[in-house]
Amino acid sequence: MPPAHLNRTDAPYQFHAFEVSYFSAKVRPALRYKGLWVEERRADLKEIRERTGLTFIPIVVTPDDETWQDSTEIYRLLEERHPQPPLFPSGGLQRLAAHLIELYCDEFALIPAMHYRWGSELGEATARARFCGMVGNHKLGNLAADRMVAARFLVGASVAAGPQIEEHTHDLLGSLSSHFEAHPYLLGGRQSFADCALMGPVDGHFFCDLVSRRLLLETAELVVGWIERCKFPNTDQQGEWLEGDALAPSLIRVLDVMGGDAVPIVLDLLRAFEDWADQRPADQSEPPRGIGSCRTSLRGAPIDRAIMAYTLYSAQQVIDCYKGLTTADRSRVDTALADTAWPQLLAYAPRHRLHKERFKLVFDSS
Ligand SMILES: N[C@@H](CCC(=O)N[C@@H](CS)C(=O)NCC(=O)O)C(=O)O
Repeated sequence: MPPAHLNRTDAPYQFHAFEVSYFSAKVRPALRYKGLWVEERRADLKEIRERTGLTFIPIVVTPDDETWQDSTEIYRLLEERHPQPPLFPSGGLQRLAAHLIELYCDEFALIPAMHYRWGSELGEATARARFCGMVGNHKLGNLAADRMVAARFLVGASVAAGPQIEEHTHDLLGSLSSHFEAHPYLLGGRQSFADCALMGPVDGHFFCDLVSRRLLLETAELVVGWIERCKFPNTDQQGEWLEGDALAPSLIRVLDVMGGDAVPIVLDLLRAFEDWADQRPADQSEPPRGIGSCRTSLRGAPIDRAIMAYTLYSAQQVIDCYKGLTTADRSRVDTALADTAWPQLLAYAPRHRLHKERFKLVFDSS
């Protein structure tokens, strides 16, 4: 008989993932935290394409053979099916903060993640070796690595912005280290979807890759401790999120570092996507995945970044959460984040809206 704190199912959840994959590292801790019976399989792109029509990793196949794709959707569906232990805080301020951290991870943290994996000779050589080993074929492993090197530039991890990307990462690791001096998780004594989301870049890339793993081990031991806790979440030994829906002052500092660099870039991308959407043919209901590139900047350094429809979808969910808060909670958010850049994003009013139809993004009809 499994222990009572585990969520029982008649068959395992299948998790199609890779160890080196950013979004797999975002989903894995949520599955473990929920105490589920999970069979983790090496992603089979053919099966993923058959199930979703796409080749995004990871997917989750439920015990009753439903397919879940998109890490954000996977969190939502997991919480719906297995509400205990909770991933989503019930307090409005903590919930909104968790969504902001997820947005930072989905839209911005790809930049340092790709920089450290592919942005130096040692990083690239060791990542290529890992890809070849993973694929089990030298030629195909290198072809996959070539695609990732191209993706590095699409997400904006430009050579010119290398020093600024590293400054950002040092500030992030410094603020996280201060936070973890007093709190085991981002929102206090219990893991939440914010921790899981941050595991995407921090475990999936930084701790996985040689250059950044060394950086973590040499400069951020407390972050390494947090990775360990999120990896092995001992579901029966979790504490509670901070009382009274509070955010620790040290977390506000983390949010300040995240927002200061991410918000200007996300706003530039949103504006560029919406300008394109204003002009699109009237009968075009599905946006292409990307629509060219946009010049933006990080701490003054130029960044060219692909304009993706998904950025609007991500931002829309955060803005919806903010608008859905009670007036009292919204005003607590405004006060808590007043000295950060996040209010600029929360004030953005999208002119277009996207939803998902069978895994694809589609414009709402206006
Ligand atoms: N929005 C998706 C993104 C998934 C994603 O981009 N996964 C990467 C691997 S970490 C991938 O499959 N990339 C292939 C591609 O970009 O075509 C999610 O949150 O799950």
